[in-house]
Amino acid sequence: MSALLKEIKQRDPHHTHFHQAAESLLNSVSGYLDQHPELRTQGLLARLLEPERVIRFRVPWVDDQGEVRVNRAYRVQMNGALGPYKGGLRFHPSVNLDVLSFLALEQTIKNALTGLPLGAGKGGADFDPKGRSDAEIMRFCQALMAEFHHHMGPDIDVPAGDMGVGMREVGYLFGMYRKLSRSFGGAFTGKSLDFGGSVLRPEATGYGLIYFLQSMLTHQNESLSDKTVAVSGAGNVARHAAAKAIEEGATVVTLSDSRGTVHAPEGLDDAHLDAVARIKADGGGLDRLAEEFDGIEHYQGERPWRFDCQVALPCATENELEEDDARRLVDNGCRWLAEGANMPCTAAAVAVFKDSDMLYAPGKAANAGGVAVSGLEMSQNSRRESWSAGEVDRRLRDIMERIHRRCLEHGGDDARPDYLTGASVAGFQRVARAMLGQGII
Ligand code: NDP
Ligand code: 2IT
Repeated sequence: MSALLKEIKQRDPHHTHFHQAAESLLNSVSGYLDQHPELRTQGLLARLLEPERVIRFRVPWVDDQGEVRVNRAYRVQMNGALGPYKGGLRFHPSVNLDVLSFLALEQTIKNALTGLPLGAGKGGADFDPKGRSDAEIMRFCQALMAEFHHHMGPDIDVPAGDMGVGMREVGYLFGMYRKLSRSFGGAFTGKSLDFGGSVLRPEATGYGLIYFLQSMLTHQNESLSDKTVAVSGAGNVARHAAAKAIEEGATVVTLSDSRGTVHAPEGLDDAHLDAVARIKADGGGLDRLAEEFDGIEHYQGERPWRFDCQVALPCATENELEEDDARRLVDNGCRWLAEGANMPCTAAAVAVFKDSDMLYAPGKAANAGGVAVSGLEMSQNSRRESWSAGEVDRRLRDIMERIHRRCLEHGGDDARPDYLTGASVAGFQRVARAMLGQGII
């Protein structure tokens, strides 16, 4: 283990998610560092792995019964070398500094890979939106913004959505930001089209994932149209990835949520996806999908990885695919895996893929379409323009294809590229150069 990793583990022994992301990054770039020893100077790696700033604050709010509730919120402003801090806000009971730090580190490499002028950050609160009324969600967002508006702005820090934060929440957050800052800047992305949002931002992560997957398949003279695809999750990323895969002719056989998995051997269609959106917005579980439609089975407490597929797209949450799941996928003939979620595969699962014929694409490359379209939303806002769906989609496709090419540059362009090394080196290289050029700060 490198001395730096040892130091990081000793300093924050409970930050196991951050250790996992840091170890993966350091291992992936070690060969490149051997060829570029100048990147080991000026404390570059130690600075890269330490947030520029962390803000932690309380969020007191009043629930519908008149009770005062107190949540804990954070913003990890990780790296500003390439632009304003940029990354989502997550509302989930599991949110803590460890989870947000790993997400902010992944965001640093991902945002660099997009080629856009984006620094990196991540934030959120241990607030559980499940079962909360619309009025409670609004009051919580406003209470969070009462503190956080001091720390953000179009040239400082530009948040967006993540788990538990979609267009509705971004609207409430942005509204309060606008009121308190008295300015209508592009200080959030993922806004409604009614007040400065970009068309296709909700779809961008899922669509971008499929565009990246198509680049992987094309590289091997394969096509998505005859593939069976297992998707996990039932949220923003999962549903749009499934929709685009179906549009491209693939058979999508699973979705999942925190309670279980639905399996549709003949494939899901748009009507199923519309029903999933409705059920999840209602606070329901996927068991309701199986009740509403024939040909769909619900498996309580199960993950999608036991079902036959050639392509796996984990789009739910971190570490949702473990070593046993990885072995089962490989044994069942799965050959491509692209991460829609951030770090959904454990380190042991990734090691299984490495030893197999599977092509594995990490989230920092494969799910970069969301933040890329956020970057396009920032451009549209600062130019006071709004681009058509065709224009945004074309740019998204171009960005995902460019990210794929950059992965091949550094991960090998033979029949079996190492996408993890390719993505890590390409992103690291860009942010490292910017940091070195700006001196020791
Ligand atoms: P959503 O909140 O829209 O959906 C999350 C989904 O994951 C829900 O279906 C949820 O189920 C499920 N889930 C949560 N925890 C678990 C668990 N322990 N086991 C199984 N399923 C679980 O979030 P997003 O779709 O926006 O985000 C999904 C992932 O994609 C996250 O890792 C996020 O960081 C990443 N991502 C998101 C981007 C975006 O633009 N939104 C961009 C890039 C990455 P339930 O409904 O039961 O809670
Ligand atoms: O993980 C991610 O890339 C996101 N949640 C999107 C961040 C953004 O700023 O659009």
